[in-house]
Amino acid sequence: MVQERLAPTQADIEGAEALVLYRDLVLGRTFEDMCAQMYYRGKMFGFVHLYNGQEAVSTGVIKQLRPDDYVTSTYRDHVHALSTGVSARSIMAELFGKATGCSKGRGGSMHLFSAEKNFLGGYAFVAEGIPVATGAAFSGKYRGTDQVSACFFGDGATNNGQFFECLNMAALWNLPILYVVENNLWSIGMHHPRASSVVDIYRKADAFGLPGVKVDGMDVLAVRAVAREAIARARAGEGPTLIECTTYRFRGHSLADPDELRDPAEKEFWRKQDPIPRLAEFIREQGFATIDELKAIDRQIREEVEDAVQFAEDSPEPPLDELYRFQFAEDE
Ligand SMILES: Cc1ncc(C[n+]2csc(CCOP(=O)(O)OP(=O)(O)O)c2C)c(N)n1
Repeated sequence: MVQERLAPTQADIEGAEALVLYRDLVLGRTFEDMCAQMYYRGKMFGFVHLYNGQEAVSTGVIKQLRPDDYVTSTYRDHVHALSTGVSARSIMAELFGKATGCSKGRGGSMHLFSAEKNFLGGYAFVAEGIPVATGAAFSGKYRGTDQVSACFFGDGATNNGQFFECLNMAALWNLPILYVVENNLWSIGMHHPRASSVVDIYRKADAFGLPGVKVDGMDVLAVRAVAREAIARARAGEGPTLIECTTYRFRGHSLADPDELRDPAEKEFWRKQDPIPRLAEFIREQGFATIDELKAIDRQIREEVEDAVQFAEDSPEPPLDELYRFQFAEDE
């Protein structure tokens, strides 16, 4: 049942779709670089975890979903939210703690949410999104829809009990869900092989009798190919898939992490696999776009992200007399 898929079987993609993927990758990267600038200027509060380097996973999976499918994330959630179509404006405003933010300024970086886009959240606790996505998959099946859930989490989360309980349930009930592991080799400063008794995460699928696939998570076309198959299976009622995407984060664990633990040679190795130039090269080779056309997309996205910052700056704080609104705690 388990298999390694390190190269796309074939690049069966039209130019227009390849450009959608390129745009999404660049949006994720540009947004995160801007977040770093704004964080160090004191515009954001609390922990902020950036996704640089891992963009091909979010883009490769989410761009294959339907708008009514569900997505859950972790605390590293900005780019998943962007890929589902949550606007850069409403995410940046959320990070600035403004009332126009996608969680009304109450959540911040780790708690993005959009009911409109079926983006069921960033979660601060490791593995916390796994039961939520499993519940969403159950809900779709129970209501008789063919909606699919995609659940993103790190390698560290696969050693957490919720991972085992939920994969067992999803296999047992044949739920329409993709469990997408972003294996970036590190859980803060813990190297994955030191923390997991089974290093190949996709092999953990065998314990539940469900398909497990390992894919090059720095290659958006390879991720896309694997995601398409898993989504088609889920939609056809054939159940869950565990997808291990090998990837790397180009920055520290959070913006508070000086990133001094990881070997510079390791960082350099992964930098060379950057998914954005890889897709750009493919697009040029296929004649889908020229370098100048790709640069024009880069500029448009830069403007979109700058506009998001301006929007966040200009937006009001949540009013003080609404401090307790949108909270579930009962009044005394
Ligand atoms: C239940 C729980 N335990 C511990 C933490 C502290 N913590 C925050 S991030 C993290 C590492 C998780 O690593 P991984 O799942 O690989 O995701 P990555 O950060 O690499 O994306 C830990 C242990 C937490 N947030 N939640």
